[in-house]
Amino acid sequence: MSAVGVPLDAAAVRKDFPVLDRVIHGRRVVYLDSAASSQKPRAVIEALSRFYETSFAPIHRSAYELATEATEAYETARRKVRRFINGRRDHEVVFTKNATESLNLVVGSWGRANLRAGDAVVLTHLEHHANIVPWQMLAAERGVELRWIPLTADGRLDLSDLDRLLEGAKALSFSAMSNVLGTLAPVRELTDAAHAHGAIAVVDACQYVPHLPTDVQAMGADLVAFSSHKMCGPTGVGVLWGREELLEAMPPFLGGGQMISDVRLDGFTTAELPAKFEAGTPPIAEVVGLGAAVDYLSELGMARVRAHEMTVTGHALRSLKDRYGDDITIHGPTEVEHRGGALSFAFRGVHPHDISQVLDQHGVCVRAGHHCAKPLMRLLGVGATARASFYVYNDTDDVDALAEALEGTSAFFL
Ligand code: 7TS
Repeated sequence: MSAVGVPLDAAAVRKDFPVLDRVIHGRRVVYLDSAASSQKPRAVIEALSRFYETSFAPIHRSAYELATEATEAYETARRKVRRFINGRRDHEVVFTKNATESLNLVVGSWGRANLRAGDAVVLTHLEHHANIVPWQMLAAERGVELRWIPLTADGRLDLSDLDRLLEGAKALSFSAMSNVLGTLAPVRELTDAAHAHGAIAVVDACQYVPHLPTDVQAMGADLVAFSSHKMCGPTGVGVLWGREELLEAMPPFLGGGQMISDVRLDGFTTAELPAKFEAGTPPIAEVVGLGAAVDYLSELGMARVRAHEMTVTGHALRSLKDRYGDDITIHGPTEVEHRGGALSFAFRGVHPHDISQVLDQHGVCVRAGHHCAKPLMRLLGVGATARASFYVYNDTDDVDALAEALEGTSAFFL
């Protein structure tokens, strides 16, 4: 177990990630795109190949030894995920394809069963398209009203009108941390407010679970969505955690094998949780890999991960401003207590795509674009931003490499 109080040693952590040994354009890779997808530690890569080499078989269906072993490995990963987020029961953890599918499940199952014309759902101006478009699709079909929590000037949620927005609403769905601004939402305040108005609280925790200690019960959430690939795990796996009573009451989302208990010509009956929501052959090895990622992060200690990212993010906020002053605009909250390590910025009028391209020549990987948050881009008055995002393998040297490489950006384009 990790010793609490001992800071994370990012240089040691980096050695666990083979891809970070790469040299690109003659420079060591400085990977600052973990908000899009994190790199994978050797422990996860090896868990995947070990599973394929020793234990792979289709799960849940067969009585032979290999299938039993594979099923156990898959279900063990479910238990690990449940413990990692402090869920109450293993079957409250549903595996999907990604967070996008988890949110579509929420809307397609809970939304379809519960929302009628004239009902309202509350979202925020910070949302990723994955927590906007599925609701818009249902809203257009059913005549559901979507309401939006606005932002303050520094990119935090403006809750001054929250009670009015929640009046008569059936659901509040919000991201616990913005993938663009890094803004941390006051999760418990929001879930309590939703419940006070008789609405359910859905949390998009895609950017939260990988970076902060997560306790879904303490959050007071009803449904929580996140992705494996942003938390050191493989692609192809998402998670939807839900309160048992709620998941029990929700109809299935996708139909097919595994999710039924019986099928006749005139209809079907559904399987118990969590199979009800896991139609078809799941990403078996990838789920096992997610279990290894959870072990890896637990070993680092999520409180230490958060403390480390606050240090790195704080250094970035200070050093970029000190060096570039008014030439750089960093969007979003200015204090690390209110934000995570996703840092969007504008620099000397250089187009974000050009910034990203020049930084790449220095081995620095940042993302440029709308980050699947076009309504937020409109609010910021930009079409795109450059975004650096930090994780366990980044340190202040990486921030300094970013700052140095930015100098090259302006030399190139001005
Ligand atoms: N919600 C948030 C807050 C996200 O940041 C993302 C992905 C999603 C939902 C969707 O997750 P997925 O695993 O289904 O793709 N965010 C990003 C990003 O910032 N850049 O690329 C993907």
